Amino acid sequence: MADAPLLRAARGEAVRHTPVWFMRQAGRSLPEYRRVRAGVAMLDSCRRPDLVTEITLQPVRRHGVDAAIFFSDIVVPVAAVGFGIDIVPGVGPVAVDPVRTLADLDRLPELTPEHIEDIAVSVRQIVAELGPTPLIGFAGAPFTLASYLIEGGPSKNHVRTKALMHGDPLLWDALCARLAQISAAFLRVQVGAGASAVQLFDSWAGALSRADYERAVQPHSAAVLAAVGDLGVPRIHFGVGTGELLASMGAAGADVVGVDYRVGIPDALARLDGRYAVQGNLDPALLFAPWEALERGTRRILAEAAHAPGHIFNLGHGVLPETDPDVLTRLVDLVHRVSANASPG
Ligand code: 1CP
Repeated sequence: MADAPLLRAARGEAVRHTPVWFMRQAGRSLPEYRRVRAGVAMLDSCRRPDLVTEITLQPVRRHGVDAAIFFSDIVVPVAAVGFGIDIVPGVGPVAVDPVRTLADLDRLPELTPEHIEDIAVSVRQIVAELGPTPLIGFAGAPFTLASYLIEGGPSKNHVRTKALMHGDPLLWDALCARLAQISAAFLRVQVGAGASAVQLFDSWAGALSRADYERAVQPHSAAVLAAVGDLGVPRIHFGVGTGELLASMGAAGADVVGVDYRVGIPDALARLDGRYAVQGNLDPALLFAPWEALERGTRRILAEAAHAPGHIFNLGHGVLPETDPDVLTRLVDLVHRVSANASPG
């Protein structure tokens, strides 16, 4: 397991082929996912070890990816402590009563392992079935989670979130500190049960200026990453539209920085100054282009990342729901073949 290409690449060691997995590979595009999810609410499905195990394993079986990503959601631990939040089909996370004042934090107690015993059961079951393939655990970063809790749902401009961040720093820091505790505890349970890498999703951090990110957000994300530092698993840190933030996201305590598709790998490597392995970054829309275009884009990323301190191939954001799963399978094979011929390891 320690020799799995994903873990070797994350540590900057030579690999026999470039490891590849896809954000949102579980669920979304797979018909077998839609079948098992039929009639089960999203958050309920995340708390049923039989379903979580099956859904997590589906893309590994089908595509031969180099890692599984735990089937859950960034709001699962927030719901688990009793904060009223649900995932509404076609919408996303919706909070009934959003955070407005310090008193609202009473509804967001600290997360203990007892809140999520089923999560540990799911992880143990998955790891037992995966054999040598690593499982990536994940959590939402404080900013992205705070956005859902403050806006009450998905948001384009994060207006209320930014207003609170600038207008009520005391509440902002208290909320983010609490979310950092919750996400850290969620990650520790997953790693404790056998996950061998973690990814911190700060999907919406790209909405921030670097100055605001470094002042109001990075310390809280750093707290999450530091809280799992003693566990010895690689930490991947990812956000969308974060070209200006890459170095700051690395400096938050990551081993691997996720790069979205808007930034070329050479630019990302320059901005990261050779300090971190990188993950990414094929535009998920290219999966809808003719195969030749997809192959060209893939070969280019592999060539550009050949001298990175480590490279994990991924999309620049999640698999889009309409993606043809067969194209994903073919892409995994392409990444393996091209990188096996190119790499000395
Ligand atoms: O591969 C996987 O699908 C693994 C499981 C997974 C992960 C890693 C899910 C299942 N969600 C996530 C993370 C997640 N959830 C992120 C970070 C990753 C990213 O940027 O895509 C975010 C922002 C969320 C929040 C969320 N949950 C949204 C986005 C809404 C918005 O603000 O635009 C949505 C639509 C969900 C619901 C959800 N989560 C996962 C699934 C399969 C679904 C759809 C379920 C359904 O509607 O039935």
